[in-house]
Amino acid sequence: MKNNELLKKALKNLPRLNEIEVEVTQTVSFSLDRERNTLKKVEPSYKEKLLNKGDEVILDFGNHQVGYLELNLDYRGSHPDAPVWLRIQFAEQPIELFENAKEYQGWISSSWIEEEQIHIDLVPSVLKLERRYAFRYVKIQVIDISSKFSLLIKDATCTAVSSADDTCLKAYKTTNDLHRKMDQVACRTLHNCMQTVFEDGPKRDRRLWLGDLRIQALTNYETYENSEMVKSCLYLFAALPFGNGQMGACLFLEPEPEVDDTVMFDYSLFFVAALRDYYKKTKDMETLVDLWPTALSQIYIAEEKIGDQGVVLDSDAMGWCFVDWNLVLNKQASAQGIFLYALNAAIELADELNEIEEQKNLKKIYNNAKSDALKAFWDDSQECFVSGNQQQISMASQVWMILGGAIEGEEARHLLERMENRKDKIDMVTPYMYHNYVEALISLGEKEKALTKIEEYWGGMVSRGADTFWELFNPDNPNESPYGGTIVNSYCHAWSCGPAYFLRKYY
Ligand code: RAM
Repeated sequence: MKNNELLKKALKNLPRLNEIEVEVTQTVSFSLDRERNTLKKVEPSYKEKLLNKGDEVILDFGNHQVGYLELNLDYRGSHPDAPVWLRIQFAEQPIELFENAKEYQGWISSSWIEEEQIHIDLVPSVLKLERRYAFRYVKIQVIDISSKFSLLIKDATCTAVSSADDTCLKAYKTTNDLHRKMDQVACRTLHNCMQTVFEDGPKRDRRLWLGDLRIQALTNYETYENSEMVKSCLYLFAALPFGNGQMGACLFLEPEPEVDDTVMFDYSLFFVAALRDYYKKTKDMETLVDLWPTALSQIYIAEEKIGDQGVVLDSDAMGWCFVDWNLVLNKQASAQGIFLYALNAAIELADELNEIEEQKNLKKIYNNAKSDALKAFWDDSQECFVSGNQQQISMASQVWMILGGAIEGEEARHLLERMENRKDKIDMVTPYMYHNYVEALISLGEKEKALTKIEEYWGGMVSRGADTFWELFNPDNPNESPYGGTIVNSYCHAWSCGPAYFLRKYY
């Protein structure tokens, strides 16, 4: 069900991409230890290396890039008498160069793995790869070549693309080196995910997701301040709902704008929160008026999921509600918390719009959903919220109940404190869920604790060599992946750009 008027408004303001030529900074090699730590060694320049069968070079582009690779190829020896056969691997993190694409058996398509095999019939020539890649390192391996000549890479460049303009990046002043570094890495993450839309990750899935958009938008307001781009993305979602009016969880822009067939209870509701954040930042009443009906219908569609007990019905379907990339996490209590959170956003917006009757009704829904949440999910003996039939205890349930306002103040602070020490809880595995945890701490006035968490968690990625923040990070499990293999994990994932938002806004 396309709304062409909204779509027109969405497409009108989509940003243009800026291009920057990036050179190789050094030629390197890596070794690996048992803990999956990689050690980098600087090698002589690739421009001096004659490449024969089995040889390889690894080019380092100095920082994470999103763009197009161009290789200027030449030869030494006899006139080329056979094609050159190359394997080209792109890596956001060095660890990807040690993973074997053939061994990956996961459920998400292996076609995301950034690896090509190419035959080059004519040398000298310029090889331009058509695909856009996300990488810092490029490994070029000669699978085969005639023994009568050697290949020489005279030059390698990347045309990097992004709609974020670093000359517009607001300055961030700090005397703390770790904070400066985390901010830089976070801004780079956002920068490289800012393409025609806010992509979730430029390696994978390269598209606009609602849950990711909420966090990207917040960080963008404190950094690149491209509110027009947020606006376009909000209009895109509003223009492309399902038949019943519900938002899809993500959408595609090409060949034609189209919503994906994935729906998530929480992601639909984040439309309301993202619109509230956008309005708070811009005071753009025209957009609010345009998008309010869509936002409001997300609340009423979510309400249909409420069962007899007054709480969101649980489901076994994978991804019915996202919350975190943890396949054993029960989402029921979190879903209720997110419903409350979105209701609060809707109540705020109704206030701005002077929708008095609507606001009254939303408040009524909120109060019922809150008291039913306490009845259904609070466990007195465990002194925390539990979720689902199995009464599962997770960090996510507590965080979302706090963000939804089901529990407040001192009580909520103690709850989080108790949870931290509980070893048997289901913990968080993504910077996305961590972001919400930090937000909960800040909302409770625990600014110092929140800062320590940011330093430990995102700082943990920095100390492991992150140029951009990752989709998944579990300090206790370097092999964390919901996909069945880390080779398809994304290491530049926008939902992890929160440090730039938190540090700039609150510290
Ligand atoms: C991941 C995507 C995106 C997220 C969804 C739910 O696969 O990359 O970041 O929003 O899952």
